[in-house]
Amino acid sequence: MNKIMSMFCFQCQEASKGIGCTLSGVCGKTPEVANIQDLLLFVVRGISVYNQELRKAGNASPEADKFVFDGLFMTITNANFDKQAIINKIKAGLALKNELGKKVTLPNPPDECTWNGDESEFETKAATVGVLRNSDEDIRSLKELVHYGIKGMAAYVEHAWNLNNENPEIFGFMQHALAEITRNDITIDELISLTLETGKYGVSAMAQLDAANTSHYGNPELSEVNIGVGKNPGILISGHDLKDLEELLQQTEGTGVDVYTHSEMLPAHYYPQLKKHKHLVGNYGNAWWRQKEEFETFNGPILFTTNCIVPPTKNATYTDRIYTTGASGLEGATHIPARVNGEPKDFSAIIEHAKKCLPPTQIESGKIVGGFAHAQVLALADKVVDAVKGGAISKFFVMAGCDGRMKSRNYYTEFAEKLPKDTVILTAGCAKYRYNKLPLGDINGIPRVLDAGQCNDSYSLAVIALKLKEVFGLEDINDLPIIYNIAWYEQKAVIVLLALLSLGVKKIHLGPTLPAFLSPNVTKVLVDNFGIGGISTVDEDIAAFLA
Ligand code: SF4
Ligand code: SF3
Repeated sequence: MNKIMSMFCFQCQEASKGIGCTLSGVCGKTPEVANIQDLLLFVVRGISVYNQELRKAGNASPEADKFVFDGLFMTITNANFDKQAIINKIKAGLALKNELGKKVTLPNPPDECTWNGDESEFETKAATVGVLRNSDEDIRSLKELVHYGIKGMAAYVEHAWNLNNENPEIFGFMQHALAEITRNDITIDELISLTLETGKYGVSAMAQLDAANTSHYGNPELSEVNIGVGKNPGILISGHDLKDLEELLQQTEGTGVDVYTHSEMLPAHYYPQLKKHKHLVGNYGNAWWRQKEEFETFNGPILFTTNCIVPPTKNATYTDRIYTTGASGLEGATHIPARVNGEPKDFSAIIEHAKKCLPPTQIESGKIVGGFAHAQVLALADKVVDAVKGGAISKFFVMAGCDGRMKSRNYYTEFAEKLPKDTVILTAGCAKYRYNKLPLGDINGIPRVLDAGQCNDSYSLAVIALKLKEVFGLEDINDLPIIYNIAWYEQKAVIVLLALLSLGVKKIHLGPTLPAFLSPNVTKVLVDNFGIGGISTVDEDIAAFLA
């Protein structure tokens, strides 16, 4: 590693200068946390190598399966800034790796398996096991593309696991992929096929989470969500984990404390079994990156179930109101421990805290509409098909993905505003906050922005596209009047992208910038084989898309 660099990370869209963060993360990650996360990933890969050997013998460790998705999730952008929590995870991982290693003999074990240092060696080792351990930029690029796809998958697998839904085949693939990227002799061709396979399993992971969510909470349905506030003190819940929300709702019932969703938790309001709770009052605020102002005015405690956390500044008044749980973590915040033996998490501390707080200050009023996951859209299929056949809808624009703080993301607001009135936006993920409060109207009663849900619900958009292909009797999904103009930020968007590629979707536009981790040669492979492109100006893009 270059000596003047104290860290190197390029996993998200906000990577410094479009190259990588080297002194500290734009996200707020310190070099210490960045490097210790690299070491955690190193341990996760070592465990994967051993567990895959055990799996071949029909003896995979469930503890290792869980450790792998958990460890990966902790390293997703904006999920965990708590150095000590990551160190503790590494220690637990090394102990687990030792246990597994006793049962396996490898002819040529990778460094990931042989190193078993104690805590005094963590820092020096961490500095050698990050992204730059691979000197060839194309190998590095593809290995990280797979790594990030697997990280995104890990998040979805963990949410499904929390709802008692697990798929050993997906665990097996994830660990196979992680074991493959420990290989120094892996070729570009092998990595390209591993990338495509990652996308295929990404579809399975999203389908699995969709099944877990809908079997527990019912199918998302057309819903109006209040964006104003009530009179009681509240808890604001952020992130993606519906099980945490469910338990919080049960434990706040009748306490006089209301619950509000923030950012990616908004789609919880679309599920019948969650929206039935009257004290789930509404959605407060916008996408994750606006939390600094919104948490000040919320007045009550905030629970992070996953990413995206923005570390509060020194002057913030809400730092002591932050709670984390699951894979998320922040130094100085209170961490709510995991479930033990299937018993619910204990949210009593955050509930007691809320009771002492003022109700939220209103920052907006009105309602937003959503709930257009596959079942709801397919229930409207006749209406949609008629609107397309009759010419009332000329095109659909899939604008799923992430939001972020870069100014260039105003593109997506302007894009939504300038789209012709006979077009419909299909969205999922926090990207929607760029246009979900605009008065874009409807087409014969079909809203012009159809929100399917969280980023993982991009799966719904694929199901809808496949259904439309069938209804219109088309051979190829790319013959549909659907344009893909996707915004990305963190690694869940990477698995969504790879999943769409594996379903055969071509000509996806990715913005606001292409990933820093794609080398020029790897970008060329994606352009040549899948027609992937970036974005230009709103006017140029709209003209090109409608041509
Ligand atoms: Fe930089 Fe993104 Fe990595 Fe944070 S996650 S250090 S912003 S590249
Ligand atoms: Fe958003 Fe963090 Fe990606 Fe889940 S909440 S889409 S950025």
